[in-house]
Amino acid sequence: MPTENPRLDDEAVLKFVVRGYHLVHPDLPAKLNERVYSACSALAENPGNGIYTAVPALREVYEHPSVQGSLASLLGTDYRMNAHRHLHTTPAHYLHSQNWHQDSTNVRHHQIQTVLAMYYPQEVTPESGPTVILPASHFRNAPTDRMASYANIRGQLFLNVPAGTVAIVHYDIWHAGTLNRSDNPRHMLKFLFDRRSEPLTPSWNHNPNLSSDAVQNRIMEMAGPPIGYCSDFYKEWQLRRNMWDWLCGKRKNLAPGGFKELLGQDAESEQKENTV
Ligand SMILES: O=C(O)CCC(=O)C(=O)O
Ligand SMILES: [Fe+2]
Repeated sequence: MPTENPRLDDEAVLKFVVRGYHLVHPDLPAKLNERVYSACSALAENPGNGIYTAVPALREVYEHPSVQGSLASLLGTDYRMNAHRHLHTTPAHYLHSQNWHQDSTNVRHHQIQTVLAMYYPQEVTPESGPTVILPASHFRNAPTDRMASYANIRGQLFLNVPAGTVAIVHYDIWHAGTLNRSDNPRHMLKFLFDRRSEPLTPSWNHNPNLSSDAVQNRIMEMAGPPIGYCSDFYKEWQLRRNMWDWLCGKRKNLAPGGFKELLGQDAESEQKENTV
């Protein structure tokens, strides 16, 4: 991986910590998106993980400096592409949306270990099957069968994006494919990228003079579905802060469910109160 790639700044990384997504608009060579779109449309069958070799032009997307710079900022400079890759096609006039879901099995964590990088080789409009995401849902674990009964959620964001957009989202973000009313298939290339090492220092363009208050203001942003304060928020602020501190190299990793560690002091004093 070339080391010269534009890194995210503090603001962009903090936004990712809070909202769980970052949109990249790489200046890809003219016609590249069209080439990828045509190649995907011409496939006789979905090659699964083989999509990267079946459509070699994808290299130009995932090796673009602004894509690499964003991935390095979020995952460390030694990140790697996961073997799982997939072409998601929503055929023309396919009138079914997916259920809200988090990908893979229901074991979540509170760091940035894996991201999805979803590349759209064509413009996506409300008619042509945008992916819908729920910003700030990546800290919230939800059983898939329960999520099947969720429909429109306050704060949901349809990724209506120009051709060539790469949406980098936290692996645990709630999302779904939506119906395609248009006359053309909608293609989306979903690639996974993994962190390989614990952060020791910020891997983005970090301002060492950024004040702790400025960070905390961002951390306490009201983002996502709730419109009022509830106790979840207090936990979530800690999780966000922990994620930020960890990215800065200041904290150890938390195991799945390890947020109890963060809240340990509260739990201890509560217990004491209960035993008096
Ligand atoms: O097609 C999309 O927009 C999303 C697909 C997806 O999330 C999935 O199949 O897991
Ligand atoms: Fe998915």
